[in-house]
Amino acid sequence: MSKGRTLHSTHWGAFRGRFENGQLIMAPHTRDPDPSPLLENLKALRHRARVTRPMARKGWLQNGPGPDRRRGSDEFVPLSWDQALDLVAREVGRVAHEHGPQAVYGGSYGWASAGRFHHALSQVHRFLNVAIGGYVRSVNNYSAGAAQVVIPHVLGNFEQCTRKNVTWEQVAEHSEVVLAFGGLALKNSQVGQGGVSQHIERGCIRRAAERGCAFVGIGPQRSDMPEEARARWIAVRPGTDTALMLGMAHTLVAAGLHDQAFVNRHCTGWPEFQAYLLGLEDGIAKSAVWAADICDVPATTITELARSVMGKRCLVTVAHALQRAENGEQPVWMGAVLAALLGQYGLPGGGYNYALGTLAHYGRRTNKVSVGALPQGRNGVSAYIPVARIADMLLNPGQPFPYNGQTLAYPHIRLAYWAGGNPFHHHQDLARLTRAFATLDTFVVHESAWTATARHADLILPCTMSVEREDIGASGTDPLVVAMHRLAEPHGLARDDHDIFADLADRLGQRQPFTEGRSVRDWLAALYAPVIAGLDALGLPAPTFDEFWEQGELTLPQHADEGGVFSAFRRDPDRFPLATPSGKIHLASAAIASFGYASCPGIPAWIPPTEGPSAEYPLWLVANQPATRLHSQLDFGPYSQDAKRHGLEVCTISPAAAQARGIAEGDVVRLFNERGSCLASAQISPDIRADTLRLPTGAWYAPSIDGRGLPMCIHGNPNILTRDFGTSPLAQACTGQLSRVELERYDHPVPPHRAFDPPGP
Ligand SMILES: Nc1nc2c(c(=O)[nH]1)N[C@H]1C(S)=C(S)[C@@H](COP(=O)(O)OP(=O)(O)OC[C@H]3O[C@@H](n4cnc5c(=O)[nH]c(N)nc54)[C@H](O)[C@@H]3O)O[C@H]1N2
Ligand SMILES: Nc1nc2c(c(=O)[nH]1)N[C@H]1C(S)=C(S)[C@@H](COP(=O)(O)OP(=O)(O)OC[C@H]3O[C@@H](n4cnc5c(=O)[nH]c(N)nc54)[C@H](O)[C@@H]3O)O[C@H]1N2
Ligand SMILES: [Mo]
Repeated sequence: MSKGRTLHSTHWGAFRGRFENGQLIMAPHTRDPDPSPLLENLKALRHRARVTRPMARKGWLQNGPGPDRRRGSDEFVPLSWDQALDLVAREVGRVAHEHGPQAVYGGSYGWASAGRFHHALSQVHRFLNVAIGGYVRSVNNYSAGAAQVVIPHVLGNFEQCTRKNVTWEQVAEHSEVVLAFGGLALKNSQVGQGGVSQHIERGCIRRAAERGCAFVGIGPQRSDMPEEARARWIAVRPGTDTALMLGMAHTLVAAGLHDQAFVNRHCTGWPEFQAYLLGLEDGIAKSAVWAADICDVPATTITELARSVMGKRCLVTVAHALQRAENGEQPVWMGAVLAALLGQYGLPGGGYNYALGTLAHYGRRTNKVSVGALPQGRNGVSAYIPVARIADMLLNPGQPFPYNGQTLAYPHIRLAYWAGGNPFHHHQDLARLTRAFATLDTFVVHESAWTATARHADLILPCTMSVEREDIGASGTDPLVVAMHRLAEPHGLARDDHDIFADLADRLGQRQPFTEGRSVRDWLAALYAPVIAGLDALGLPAPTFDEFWEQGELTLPQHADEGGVFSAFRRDPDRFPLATPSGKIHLASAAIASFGYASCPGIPAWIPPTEGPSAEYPLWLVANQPATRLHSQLDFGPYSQDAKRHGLEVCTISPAAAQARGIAEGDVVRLFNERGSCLASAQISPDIRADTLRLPTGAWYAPSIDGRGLPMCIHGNPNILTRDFGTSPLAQACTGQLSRVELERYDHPVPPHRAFDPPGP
């Protein structure tokens, strides 16, 4: 076998692999200076949690489509592929005929797997468009839903502010101070959708620190900064960064230290912002002293920090996490404003790079040539929801709701179709989500494994993992295009999403429009064709598809590091305006003000959350991204499993919080609030605030009931505790990062959870 035929790619890295005697033998790509340990999880590809055959929920088969509270706890009945495809096609056809495609939810949010062709969301969207004329879609994502809406109002194009902004090379060479709100955790930047062949963050941060760049990690956990950064830790109270930034801004403005020339030439809204900052109208100066109480950071620290960065090549970053919370629009905006007062936008290694360090796409140069994407066809349905409003939609059909200055209405959904995502991982308040899914007539899911979402399906169709099919791995900021070879045969009766949809389209009389008569190889060649055209246009040698496929990879040329839009904007803001209403950075926004939202006014403002720690639930729960897997994917894999204790996810608390509750290292604990509870194993660390508890997301939901009769996850899924509440009427985005909780030692035997056991017939 040629060496090229052992290559494959994941969202967390490229590797060479062979599947022999039931074992996946793998080695990271040699070009990767810092490969991700998440690769290990793939070795569990033959785990019992895989879905081996099509199945239907018993109650659905017996009673037919319709709302059903048993969804999620019912038994399943095995089907042949023909039976399953007949049932799915008939039901999709029925709903489309009786209620129209506006009764089908195809948002199907989720990360799926790397690979441009078998990208599950593109496949399901193309299928619904071709077969029934469309579906209700979702807009924005769980990652950055608030930022995606506020940034175009105040700073410009989202991609230009995130992906095409300051590079890691600039940080390594030029930054003198990096103010990292929410940190720059290497656990997060190991992952990038579509694939990443070189993990460069650790090396660049090390180089910067060795050169003398001062990193400041601002957040509830010290561990959000890599050791290589040798960072100073400012342990801000969760959810209060906007106040801290305002306190810094006030320090600078009150002393006349801020860059007024930059503000005058490159910003708009200074009078309104200044009035708020100085308290000219509300009588409250947003000073360091004012901020200190809110943020639990001494006023002297705030003033000293502000003064110490002025005049330096300073980069401000704000992690996605900060905006995945109530009023999450504000820290994104205020970060941009603080950076404007520092006046470093557009200088190498300076300014504001929203979300640098949260994903591997950011901080890199962009490719000059790109791989094609699967065309999704035309969606004839105009209705949509902001993605995190899924449960609101299902529970409130027809109800109006505000979003970004508009009033929309929730459509009445009868059928939801999911491929490539796990709402029982990603959504908040899982007990409420269960009630929401109970309202459907039918829930169809394609999954490779028995996730909680698969268990809530009426019809579950087993699909391949990416290592069981051929594809092309590519992303816009990684130069390596990977010919993803099939390394193993499909598990059980699993089929590729594309083949499943092709057979369903056939039953609905639409095979040809769906497949266009192409084989998978034909599609891969078609997606590769733009690479040949692009390289030709640049006068560079372009391997044919067959050569590329045999070789296994191709390195694309990249654009020079020219500093993105902010560099040109700095030089000449009139000739190179930003993509905002005024072309400038908005310190105030007339558009946002005109919407009249109390929780999202026309200036970046400190607005206390409506739900925070209380006497009963005194701790902030930080439900962040897991270090040991991507979201819920491969939670049964060895790297994820090895980090668990007693089979439970590990939660981190401070020595003070542990002592106050009589909790010792390794104790089983119960986290609880008014919505539910979950079990976890306690880890005690001095590197977390005393009022904060961290439980990462991604343990598969294993439902039970606690002593109060409330829902409980006996495996450690924090989304049983989180609140299902939009950031604000502006973006209506996910607020899963922060919730209030209490915890106690759990002195009972740990009930065995069955999250990885297939449901019985
Ligand atoms: N409390 C709280 N909740 C959060 C967050 C938080 O910070 N706190 N973070 C949020 C964020 S940022 C995100 S992005 C979401 C992530 O939420 P998701 O993207 O939904 O999470 P994944 O576990 O990646 O789910 C992908 C699913 O697709 C399946 N899959 C993989 N490949 C394929 C394929 O080829 N075909 C099919 N049919 N299926 C496939 C996998 O088995 C897996 O079950 O979670 C969000 N939820
Ligand atoms: N290993 C791994 N990497 C991933 C993912 C994964 O699942 N696994 N998911 C990827 C995805 S889809 C995304 S969107 C990104 C997400 O990127 P982020 O959303 O930035 O990642 P998180 O780990 O959720 O949060 C980062 C840190 O923010 C801190 N934090 C929480 N609340 C606050 C606050 O109010 N103020 C401050 N200053 N800090 C706060 C927490 O201590 C937390 O550890 O990560 C990506 N990278
Ligand atoms: Mo995300």
